[in-house]
Amino acid sequence: MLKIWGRPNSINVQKVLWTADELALAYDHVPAGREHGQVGEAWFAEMNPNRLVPVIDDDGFVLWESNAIVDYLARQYGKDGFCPTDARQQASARQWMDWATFTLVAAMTPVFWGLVRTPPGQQSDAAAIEKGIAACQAAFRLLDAQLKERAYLLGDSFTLADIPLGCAVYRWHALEVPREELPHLEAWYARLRDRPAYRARVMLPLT
Ligand SMILES: N[C@@H](CCC(=O)N[C@@H](CS)C(=O)NCC(=O)O)C(=O)O
Repeated sequence: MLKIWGRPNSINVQKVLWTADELALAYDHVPAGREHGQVGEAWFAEMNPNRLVPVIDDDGFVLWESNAIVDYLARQYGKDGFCPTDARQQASARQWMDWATFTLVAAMTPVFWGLVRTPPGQQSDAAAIEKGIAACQAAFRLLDAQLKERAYLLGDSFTLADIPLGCAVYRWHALEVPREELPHLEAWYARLRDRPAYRARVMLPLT
């Protein structure tokens, strides 16, 4: 049986839980990390020496790094075009998943930590928040342009490429930040909100 470790409020864990639900997989979910602990245990470090979540164990196959896990679940269990088989489409999916991590979420992290995770009484870094918001706005403009002629990142259908960016777009809308009008991005975000697994796994209060 597939086992997934990770706290539900982590954007990286959300990618994995959303994917597993989209694929209608049976799995055992174990909240881990931050207040749930476990990542400090020796047995956890044996699975993931980085002591980070998410981690999966699929009948003895252990894997960490959220995008790699989404990729694995899509290839192993995906159907109906969720995981493209064409090499170019696969590479394009990889491109958007990497861009989500290294450009968009990297820009959003100081904003999220400044506005949501700064402990009460501690001063947040206003300059870092402002810089992060500007970088996010530029990234979302780019994403809006990509979505101008497509319903989803790779074309007419929902694929694994939509997963990491879908998690990021919810977070952006849940943050109290100035957002530009980006009609293609909004239309895609509305399509994602029609998906029960997205609402259940991703659209959670930010904590
Ligand atoms: N590149 C890794 C990053 C993993 C990561 O930073 N996980 C965070 C949660 S988003 C974590 O485990 N933080 C420590 C904790 O929750 O205890 C991935 O995509 O899986």
